[in-house]
Amino acid sequence: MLIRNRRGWELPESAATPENVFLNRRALLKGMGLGAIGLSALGLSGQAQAEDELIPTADMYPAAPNLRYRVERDITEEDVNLTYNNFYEFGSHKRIYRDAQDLKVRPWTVTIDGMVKQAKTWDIDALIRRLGVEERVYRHRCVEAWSMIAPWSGIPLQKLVDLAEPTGNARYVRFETFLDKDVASGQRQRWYPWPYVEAVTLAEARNELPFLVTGAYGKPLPKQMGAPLRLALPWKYGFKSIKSIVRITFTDEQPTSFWEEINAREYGFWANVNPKVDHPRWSQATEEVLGTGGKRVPTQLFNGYGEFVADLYKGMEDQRALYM
Ligand SMILES: Nc1nc2c(c(=O)[nH]1)N[C@H]1C(S)=C(S)[C@@H](COP(=O)(O)O)O[C@H]1N2
Ligand SMILES: [Mo]
Repeated sequence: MLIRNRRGWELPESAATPENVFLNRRALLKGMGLGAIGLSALGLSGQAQAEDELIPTADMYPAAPNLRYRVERDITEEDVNLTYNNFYEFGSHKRIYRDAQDLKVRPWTVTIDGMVKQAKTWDIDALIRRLGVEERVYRHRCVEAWSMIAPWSGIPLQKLVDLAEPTGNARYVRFETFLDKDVASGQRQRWYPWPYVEAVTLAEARNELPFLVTGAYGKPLPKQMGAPLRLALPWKYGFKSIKSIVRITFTDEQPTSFWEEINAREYGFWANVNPKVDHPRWSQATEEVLGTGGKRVPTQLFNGYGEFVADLYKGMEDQRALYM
């Protein structure tokens, strides 16, 4: 794998992207009434958030990069990433970034419970400080066949598993998003099975890749990206990367995830990326790379992370269910 050393978001934006993309983005922002003001001025970036809602761990960013996790393609421009999101709590479309600003992310607690030595509710900043953060650049592949590359800051999930000390019978780790329909208009739509739930096996959770994200682009995590704590599982379809987590539960029963509950035929438990296993309604062979003016690239098995995760699925490789 060819790896470039420079980090795209550190370059002037005109250098980091082809000129046409740069111009397209400007046109897009202008169309949205943002012009050249920039998202931070509007309070939409993690930086501005840190200023108006006190984030006691804001001093931990930018975190030291962990160079084991890099990507050979350019990082998706921050403004593109901040204005194209999936977060159904705030609407079933991509432009939820304004509405998501209503989410209060401090104070915030995360409960770790279930089959663990001792259940505990953590203040988010005490947890972040205790476990420490590093920066990793990861690919993200949405099941809808678009992708992006983000410089996340956060905590390897392994570290949280060690902290939790699961008991011998624990087999799965279940994650749950906040529930507050006064703030999240999407949660007033009662045909969805709120709260959003996701899960991985304990073996997957102990792999080195799962990352509990607390920051992006060298700053505390913006709300639309799932502040103050979201998961990144870069070899799985994006819906597994659950946002704004309030509870992490160790269990011996396989949890049913949000999308599985809605449509198990289209969205399964495993959801490992595989270009050869199509979604029932569209091909997964290629993906549109956000911020590149509609450019498509071939999708890779396990989203290119096979060297890290293929061992987890030894003997199951032929099962279609692994890729749905
Ligand atoms: N709680 C919650 N988490 C969520 C979602 C959601 O709607 N609600 N959408 C998922 C999907 S489908 C994707 S592709 C990613 C999008 O992350 P991004 O907006 O940071 O790109 O978040 C995932 N996590
Ligand atoms: Mo997604």
